[in-house]
Amino acid sequence: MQKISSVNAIQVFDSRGIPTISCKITLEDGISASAMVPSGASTGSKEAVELRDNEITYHGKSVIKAVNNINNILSSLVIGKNPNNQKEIDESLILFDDTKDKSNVGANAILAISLAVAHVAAKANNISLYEHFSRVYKDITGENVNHSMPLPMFNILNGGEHADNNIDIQEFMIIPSGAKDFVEVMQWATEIYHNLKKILLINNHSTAVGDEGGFAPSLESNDEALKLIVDAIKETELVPGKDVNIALDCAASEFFDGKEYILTGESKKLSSSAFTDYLDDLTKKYPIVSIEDGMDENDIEGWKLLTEKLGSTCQLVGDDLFVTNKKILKDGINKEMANSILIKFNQVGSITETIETIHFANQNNFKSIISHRSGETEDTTIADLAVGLGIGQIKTGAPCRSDRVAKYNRLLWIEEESSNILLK
Ligand code: 2PG
Ligand code: MG
Repeated sequence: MQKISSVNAIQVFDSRGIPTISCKITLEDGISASAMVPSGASTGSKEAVELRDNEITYHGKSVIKAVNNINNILSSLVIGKNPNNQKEIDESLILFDDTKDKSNVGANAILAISLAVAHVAAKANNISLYEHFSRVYKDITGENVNHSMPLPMFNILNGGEHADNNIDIQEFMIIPSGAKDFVEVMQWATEIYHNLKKILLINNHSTAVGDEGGFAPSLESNDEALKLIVDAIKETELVPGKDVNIALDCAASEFFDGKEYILTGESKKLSSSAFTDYLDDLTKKYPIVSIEDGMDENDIEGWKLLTEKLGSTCQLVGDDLFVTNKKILKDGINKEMANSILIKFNQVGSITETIETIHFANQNNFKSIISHRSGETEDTTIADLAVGLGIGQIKTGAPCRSDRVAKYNRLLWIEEESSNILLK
């Protein structure tokens, strides 16, 4: 294998017009590949640190320090290395940073290199990125994985931190569970999306979209949002609860005041137990099969309560709760919180640690869901990660806006080129 001969990073922009990093890695024979880093808005407090410059320009958000860290410091750790050795490369970067949260050189700097290494290795091996991810998983864990197409959760109605409306729950997602293949998944999702737009227009609601491409109308309640979605599913001549299910991301840390869950949109203040009942009622009324961050990341008693009440019937996903961190996940499993984990590369800051967390989740019968961030780029790495590790689920926004659709389009190509890779 040709060795890495150069590492170059520049500042580029994400889907919100905020600076992020693009990193390009070149091998001795001239083969090169690049990758970009995403960024969240409703972030967990224990996420690895995204290094930003805090200067007057770009409202403090530029990433020139992190870019310089790649070009002037970290590149020397990577040049001369074999790009197939993902773990060795990631570990050298983590060791150099020498902090728990990657705040020294920046998790965004480390991740940019980590992702670009995987891309260039796949290219040099002349295999798809998803096949390469299977190999990396085997290298890191010693175990084989089967490829499969993931079933998406499409975020078609946006609230919370991702929209300027009055809806408190951040994401209302549809899951085309009954679709036979990914082509049908996309047909159903886009048809429902456009029927939802029609229904919103008929009811004089705004059809402007939020950060993840879902509509962001102001509505009376979370209940009304769910009702409109069910109407859109029926309008598409699909059966709610059979063909299409619903998932929520409450992102509850964003409306917990330390004591109560404050639903401003519907003037309610609920204790952990009352909010559990509130969510339980929604699952009884609507075909909700998955709830992410149903409680605040520090509300341990609330999480235990929610898991006790809904854990046997509903997928309960920890996002801000676990921040893709194996140690934090381990602690959560011991405390019987949630039953699944959301996986975001940039919460932990490297491919190796992400894979170790997924492996640990697998070993403990926790389901994983591969996820985008609300600030995205045209980078489609997560689509390949989901297929390569046979994860089974992905959430990457609405079937609208190129930063979201790029991932779905990549999955369509994978299905087209590999007829033996089926929906899980
Ligand atoms: C989430 C994500 C992605 P953000 O909460 O799950 O949908 O949002 O990237 O803003 O954390
Ligand atoms: Mg979330």
